[in-house]
Amino acid sequence: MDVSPAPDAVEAVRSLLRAAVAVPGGLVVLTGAGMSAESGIPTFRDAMTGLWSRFDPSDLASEEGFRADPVRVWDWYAQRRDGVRAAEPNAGHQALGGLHRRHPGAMLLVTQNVDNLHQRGGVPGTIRLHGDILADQWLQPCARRPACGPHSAAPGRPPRCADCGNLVRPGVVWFGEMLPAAAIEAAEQAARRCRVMLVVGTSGAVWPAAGLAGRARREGATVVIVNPEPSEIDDEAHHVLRGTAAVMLPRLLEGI
Ligand code: BJW
Repeated sequence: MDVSPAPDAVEAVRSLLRAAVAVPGGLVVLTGAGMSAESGIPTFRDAMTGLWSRFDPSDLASEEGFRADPVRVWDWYAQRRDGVRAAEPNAGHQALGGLHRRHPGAMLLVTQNVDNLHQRGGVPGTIRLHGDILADQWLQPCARRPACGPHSAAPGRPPRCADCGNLVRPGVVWFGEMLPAAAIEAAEQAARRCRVMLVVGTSGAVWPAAGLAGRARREGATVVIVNPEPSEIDDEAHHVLRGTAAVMLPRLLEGI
């Protein structure tokens, strides 16, 4: 395994990427929270610092946690939604957007991120494994017929249906919830078929997304990780480049 951002290591990965984008679906890029860190959005573990440091992630990003203290969880998401709305795609997002424009159909971008920075950075077909933090949904399916609509949510922390009392929650995938079936199936199929999987800015601690790199490797793809720190899936990689997304991706993708 090559753990170095040395020029020859970067050049070796650039050669792999150049060959991968010559083939439809040849490249899969899997991103995590580190992808958006240089846009000012804290990584998931960073987000547990400061005001929220005394809470366990599973108390904030789970249905049990939301039911136990809806105000606390709603406020945490409200603060993060403000951060996402204020953020701009960074040079790493832009580099992926440029690659998509130059090689339409060659790259499939799969993200665990709940922000919209890949789409705004120029990759509209990004597969979102963990949902969309700016979307609202009812906590439980509405049992009424006709069903209560979004208009019946009365403002609050969180908003509550004025007709049936149902709560509004963010449209993300919490711990213990199934990922959107179409999204994880498309990601797994792409991982099986690609020639190169480029994994950027994820700790590799959360499943089933963490299993995609191993899946790609077992099917014969070359796996490249970009991360300034060790991750839990470094052993799946043929190349590990220690660097940040906004620095490494433009360097890797320029001119390809
Ligand atoms: C930089 C950087 C820079 C910094 N540039 N890099 C198998 C084994 C064990 C457990 C399980 C298993 N399968 C399923 C589970 C349970 C669970 C799970 O994985 N638990 C683990 C904690 C062990 N998974 C689930 O529950 C999933 N559902 C599921 O499996 O359904 C089936 C099922 C149901 C019931 C029972 C059993 C199975 C759902 C997972 C949903 C994850 N949701 C969250 C919250 C989304 C909403 C929100 O944002 O609030 O998704 S959790 C959180 O983690 C978020 C992220 O998308 C996800 C991954 O985190 P990510 O992106 O890796 O971020 P970080 O912060 O961890 O790491 C950042 C990285 O960036 C670091 O490495 C830095 O070094 C790096 N970095 N700056 C590049 N500038």
